[in-house]
Amino acid sequence: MLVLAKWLSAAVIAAIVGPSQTLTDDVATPTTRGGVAGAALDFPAAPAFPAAPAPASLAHAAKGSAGHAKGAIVLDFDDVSAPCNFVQTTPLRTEYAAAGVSFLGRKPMDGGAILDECSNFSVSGYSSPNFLAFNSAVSYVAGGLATTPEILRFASPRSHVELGFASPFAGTFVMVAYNANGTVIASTSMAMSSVMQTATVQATGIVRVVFYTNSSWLVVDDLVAS
Ligand SMILES: [Ca+2]
Repeated sequence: MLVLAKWLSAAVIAAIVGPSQTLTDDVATPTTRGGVAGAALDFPAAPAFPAAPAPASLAHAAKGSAGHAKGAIVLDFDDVSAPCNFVQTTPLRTEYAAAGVSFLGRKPMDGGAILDECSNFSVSGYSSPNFLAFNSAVSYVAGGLATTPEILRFASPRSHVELGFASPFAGTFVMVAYNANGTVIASTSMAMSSVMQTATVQATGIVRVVFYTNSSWLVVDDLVAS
């Protein structure tokens, strides 16, 4: 966690997901969000990922329960008709704002997109047919990469956020929760698997969650935030 903490230094966190920034500002001003001129606001060079916990400690390996708390945000991404390929779509942004959560990438055009399982990510355990997909080597037609980190902003504070994640490739999945002051209040780090696992962060006052991976492919699905 020391490496993670160093990477996600307070200054970097504030610059990327600071509470003073608005969603519009983040998307509209690339020079303040990791462009060449704004290198100081970018993530530092990718560090070695923290060691993943041993499988025996993966307390959240089972999928979330079906019974959700009143007022919970529950997204399975299966309510839309999604394409098979990133070139046919754009990164997820405010499509679920009415449900209480918006999505951002590190850079204005970066981030995951909802794809149909015909995208052939070779993972299992998601809710069919769609999921939020990432491939760090793929560019969107309009620019930007289908890569993490992915930022989730909640319209009202949450105390429990969980989501399923998987990749056919080895790697580590990291999820970090922040309060309205931009302070890290919970985090989790888990080894990747091709079978969906559930990552959970719990703390009072979660307004922002960032997840990222060093695996080139990532599938995320079944978000619950209560
Ligand atoms: Ca789904």
